[in-house]
Amino acid sequence: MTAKTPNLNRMLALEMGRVTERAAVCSALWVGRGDEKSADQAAVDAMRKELNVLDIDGTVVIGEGERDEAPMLYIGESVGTGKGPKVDIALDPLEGTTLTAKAMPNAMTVLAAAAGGTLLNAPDTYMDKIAVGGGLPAGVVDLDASPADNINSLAKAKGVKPSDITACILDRPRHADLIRAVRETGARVTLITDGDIAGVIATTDPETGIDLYIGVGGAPEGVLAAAALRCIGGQMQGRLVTQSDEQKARAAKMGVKDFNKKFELNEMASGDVIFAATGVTDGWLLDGIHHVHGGVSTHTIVMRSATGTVRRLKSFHYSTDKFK
Ligand code: VTB
Repeated sequence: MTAKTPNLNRMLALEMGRVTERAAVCSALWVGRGDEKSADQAAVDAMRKELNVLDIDGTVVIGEGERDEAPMLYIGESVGTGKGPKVDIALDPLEGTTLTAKAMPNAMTVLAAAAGGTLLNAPDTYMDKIAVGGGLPAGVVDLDASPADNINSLAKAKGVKPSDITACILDRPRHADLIRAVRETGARVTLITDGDIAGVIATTDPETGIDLYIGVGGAPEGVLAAAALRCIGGQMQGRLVTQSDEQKARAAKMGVKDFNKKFELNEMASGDVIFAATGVTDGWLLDGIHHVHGGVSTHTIVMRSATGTVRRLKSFHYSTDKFK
């Protein structure tokens, strides 16, 4: 934790978990129905409603888009009653709208709260990312090193062969060379269709078998993943990928001065931060929503950087009418 900013109230961590729970229960009604838009809207509505009853003076810094394109939870929108601490809110109400629509694994609702002014205000562009879990020497991988150097260095640090390393990469044509280069080292590649926040966090959990996350995904998702790693441990670097003058202008508007800057984890999430996520479909990190005994169960992870506490909450909701 950096000492410059005040610690966020610990109760806020549990409140954040309640917000992601509600969003997950509401969006889960759309699992497998082929309707990404409705699934996302359900999560957005629920998240906004729950955030607005919290005693915080919140500002959305990573949200559904800019004001003119997102009617709700847009960047700059105030959330909360305005009575509590000033917090930056980063959210992805439904990370994996397609995963939800197709009932595929790893869809989750995601929220981070950080001391005001401490999260990178990332534009809605791409970000080149690399991440590994905790307990490894600092700098074991680097965004500017070749895939082969990164795999070899990581294998050495873990005391295994490169062929024992598994990298998680988004399955996109833009990653064809990267995937080839990783496989040439002997390492395995786990391809995901969406959901790279889960991909980054997976590196922190040996049970997932994922050692490394690498490749280009959404910049907002990058900041949310960084917020999680600040709490749970691990290393991550990110560099914005701007593809047009229009994107550069957006980034500049958000305060980005150097478009080639390699952001370290502590620069993407520099202050006290809370991260919460609830599973919508079963995944590496979380179980999804399950129907049990006339109600639903939720599985939520809540973490705080100030204390390094990681809580997993299995909750049962027997009266889901109130979520409607
Ligand atoms: C990733 C992934 C998201 O977008 O960030 C990806 O985590 C990046 O964009 O779930 P492309 O789809 O253009 O590659 C998602 O897949 C969807 O927001």
